[in-house]
Amino acid sequence: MNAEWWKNRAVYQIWPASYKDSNGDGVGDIQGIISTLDYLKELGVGTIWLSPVFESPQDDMGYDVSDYQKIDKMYGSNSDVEELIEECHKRDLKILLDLVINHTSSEHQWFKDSKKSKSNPRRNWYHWAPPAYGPDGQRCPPNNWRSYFSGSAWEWDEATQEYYLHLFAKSMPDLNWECEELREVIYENVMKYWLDKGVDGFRIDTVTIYAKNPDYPYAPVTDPNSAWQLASMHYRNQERNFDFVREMNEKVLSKYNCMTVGEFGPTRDTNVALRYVKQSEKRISMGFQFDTVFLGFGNPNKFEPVPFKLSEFKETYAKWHKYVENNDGWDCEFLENHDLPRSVNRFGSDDPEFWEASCKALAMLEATSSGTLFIYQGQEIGMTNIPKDWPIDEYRDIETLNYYNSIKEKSSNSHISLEKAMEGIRQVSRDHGRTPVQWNSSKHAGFTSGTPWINVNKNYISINAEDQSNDENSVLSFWKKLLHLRQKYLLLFIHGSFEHVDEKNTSIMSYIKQHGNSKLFVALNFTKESRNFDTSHITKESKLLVSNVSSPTDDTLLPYEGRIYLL
Ligand SMILES: [Ca+2]
Repeated sequence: MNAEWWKNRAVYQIWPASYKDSNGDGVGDIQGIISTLDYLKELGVGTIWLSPVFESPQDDMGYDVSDYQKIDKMYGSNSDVEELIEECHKRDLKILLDLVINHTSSEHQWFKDSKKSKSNPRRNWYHWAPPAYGPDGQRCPPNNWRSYFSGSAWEWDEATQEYYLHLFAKSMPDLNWECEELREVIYENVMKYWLDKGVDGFRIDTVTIYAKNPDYPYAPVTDPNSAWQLASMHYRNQERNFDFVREMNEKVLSKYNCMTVGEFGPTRDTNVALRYVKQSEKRISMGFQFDTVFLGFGNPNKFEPVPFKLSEFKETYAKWHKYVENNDGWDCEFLENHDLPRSVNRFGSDDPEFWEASCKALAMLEATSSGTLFIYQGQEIGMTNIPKDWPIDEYRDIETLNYYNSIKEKSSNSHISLEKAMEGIRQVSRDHGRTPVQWNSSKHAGFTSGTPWINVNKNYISINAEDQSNDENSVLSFWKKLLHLRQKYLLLFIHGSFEHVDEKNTSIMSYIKQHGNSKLFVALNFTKESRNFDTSHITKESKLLVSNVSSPTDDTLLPYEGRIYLL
């Protein structure tokens, strides 16, 4: 077994704006995080990851960086982050920052220079190309690539008479990774800068799309109704991308005892993923896959969700854990992040009758998952989606609001169409994961003494960290117990191989984790009814390690009952 620290420590993701506000301006901040480190330590996580905190115009919540060496003032100062690093390390907590290096903000000095003239030394730090011309001689973008934020991926610059590439918003120009000088600056002035300040690694944004086909070929037409086409075949997982990520490892990561988790995006081929996460490939430590957490999202429009079956969940779960068995790769597990609705709403039930049991069952699944476990803020207390009666005015997420407004426009304000849009928003909006963390039962859930930038979920009176800390049967106490067991039996929980039991069962997910001759058996009822389950692996010698009901009975699992046996 390889004993790198990052394999065994659970990671807690903090989305700073909604985590804890220290100065009453209604926005979470670094000092707020520092004030909760003892809470996180007691929970049993070993690493924290901060979503973007660098200086940014906040067009895309910090994923548009204008200065990589400066903390955005809405979160505090550089010295606050230095203090946070020190306070983490005092408690043996590691800390990761978010590294967004596919693009910068158009407000970054690099881009401002690049834009000045064709001969500026930083011109080729970004992708610039001359126009193409249509049949009537009209000027058009260099190709038909579509931006993820709709429209062409190219923006015209009048001053220098060329287009620049932006796969995301036009205020987020893509960096040109072919430029060696730029890569060196990213390694030295961004990555090493923070690693030398004591940061223990990075979550690496969009790690599969740095290399673009330098010929910028046209994409095949898959959407005949649009001039702009999905062009990922020309920029996702290009051979050059593997070169870049290896170089990043060689020149930076390999020189530090750090961890990296890359965002794979829609990379669905495990053989491609392995090229990033096998240790012998010398690239990154692990990567986030999205097959599992995107289940039920509408395609191509995520706001038109579709029902999904437990069998699909079981299949993708197994696929993305088994792919690193019998090789030197490493995987990770998560059910929530800042872009997703709450897991209890999606995979359990927020119905008061089932909320607690289903939160605990999902915690059992997470705690027994191989690889590095990621927990998202509020997940440990079973925070739920935004209440169904909140109107659109309560939502803040740009993606959600754009969608609502587009339906409003298209349907000429039709009540039926807008209600249908709200149905989707109530299920999949990113804001469900962005309401403030519910710390206690005081005003605004103890998140802020001011006015929160997004409202607190009104169920904070019954769901909050303080009350749960004082209740040994709470969801929070259950998570603590599980994370303790995860460390105690780490070879099985974290490093064990995975095998479904009774795979075809459409109500129950049960499986064996194995390491050497030791085995763990887990059974989880994902329904609101009592169900019989396959008990063939349980013997007299088996020991029930943990269960989420008071008195488990033989071969029947109550609604959302879960059990973990040591065989
Ligand atoms: Ca604040």
